[in-house]
Amino acid sequence: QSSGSDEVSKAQNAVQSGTPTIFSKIVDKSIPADILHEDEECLAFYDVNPQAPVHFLVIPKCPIPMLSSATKNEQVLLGHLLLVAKITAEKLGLYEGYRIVINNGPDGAQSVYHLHIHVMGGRQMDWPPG
Ligand code: IU
Repeated sequence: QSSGSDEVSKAQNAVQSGTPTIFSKIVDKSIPADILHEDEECLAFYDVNPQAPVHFLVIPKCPIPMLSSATKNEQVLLGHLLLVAKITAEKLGLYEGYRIVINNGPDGAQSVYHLHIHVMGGRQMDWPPG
């Protein structure tokens, strides 16, 4: 597990252009991921740098860069992503709870500009986050 500050410096240097990110390559299967759920609209897969015993991401297949870019047109999709997050958390046995996070933009420490929901569980989470 890398430290939080590594993640923050990665996020501060992240490119925010509208070009496809590595997550588009996970969607089109040109690079592998440990996939937990797939349907027409979204994909859930384990985070490669887990910050908790269970840490997975839920992403839309269409490359919405960040939550700030979402509009009313994405309302149903956003709800779907959250439901997939909770169904996948249940499948993985996170009955004692879990943490859902969306990092948005530089201050939110977003490093990959393809919207994703983090789901972390399997340990007691702290509050406030760093
Ligand atoms: P962030 O919210 O943009 O900071 O999170 C990006 C996450 O994507 C981060 O937790 C990475 O470990 C994770 N990730 C991944 O799972 N697979 C990849 O190929 C890349 C990043 I690049």
